[in-house]
Amino acid sequence: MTKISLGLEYATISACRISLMSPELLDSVLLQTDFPELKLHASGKVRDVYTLDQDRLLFVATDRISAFDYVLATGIPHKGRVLTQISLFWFEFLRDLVPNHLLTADVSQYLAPLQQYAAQLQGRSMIVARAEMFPVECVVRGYISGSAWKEYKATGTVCGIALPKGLQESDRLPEPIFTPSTKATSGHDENISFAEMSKLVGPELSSQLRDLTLTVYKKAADYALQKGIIIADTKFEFGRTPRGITLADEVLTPDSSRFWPADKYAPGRAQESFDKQYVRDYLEQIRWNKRPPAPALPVEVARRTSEKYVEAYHQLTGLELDA
Ligand code: Q0Z
Repeated sequence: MTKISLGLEYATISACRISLMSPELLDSVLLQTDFPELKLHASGKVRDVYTLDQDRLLFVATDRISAFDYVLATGIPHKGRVLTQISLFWFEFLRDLVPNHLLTADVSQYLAPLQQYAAQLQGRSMIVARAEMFPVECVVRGYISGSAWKEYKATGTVCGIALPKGLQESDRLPEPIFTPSTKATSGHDENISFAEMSKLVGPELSSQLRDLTLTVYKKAADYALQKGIIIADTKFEFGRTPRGITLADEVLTPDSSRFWPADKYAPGRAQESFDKQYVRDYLEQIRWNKRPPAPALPVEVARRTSEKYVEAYHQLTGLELDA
């Protein structure tokens, strides 16, 4: 279930305007998409997908941010563009390993009816091939954290995989492990064993997805580590297209992965989040009860968080985000 706290967006935006954020920056923050001539295909916490035709979808990354499972009332400048550009970077980086769903992210090539929204769409959207999505999340973990750490502490296993004894929280695993989950209809995804995945989608496809997931993760995580970012774990979604088994959705972004700054890595405790640490610290500091409505963020927290996303993009790719 997607939990969105509604009603504060414009209050937040006007509060920002009279305080610290420049009007130009504010105007660039996109909290909601609205393309009346298109049919909404799916809406996530921070992204919206529209149907273009039988074979194509329009993906739009907004500047919404979620923390502790809720979408906050404040947008993060540039976040949607950063996440889109990170996915585009990885699609190119991984193209020899796996076909992906990208058709184009060049707005000038979009259909005529979308041109009126060109400014909104630029940099934060892509047109993708519609895939027959497999009903599993392909999760891979190189480090033990989150739900896997909880499961390991309780049982010594993660998704049915036995792990060495004596691991500490956030430890690097001897080898990355494939820990699939099902897309729960409400609440959190549920971790499943490889055998359970095989029952859902078949043993052959399960093996293919596991091997692809591990190969893709290893190549990307090796690269990111050289750039000072640990990708502790990540979630891929695959589907079938005319190109075969296709990497879909967003790829190896801070929203679909745990990004940790390598220079601050220290096992034995939870790690700082590369991107959301200021947000989490603020929400803990104000002692939000983690029930709706989700609060707004002070402009300074939004601004510093924005800088972290832009920094992650630069650190990974060596590129500057367009102004
Ligand atoms: C991905 C999702 C999002 C909400 C549908 N290439 C594809 N073909 C068909 N379906 C999808 C894709 Cl990527 C697809 N999702 C997940 C994404 C917002 C849900 F941006 N839903």
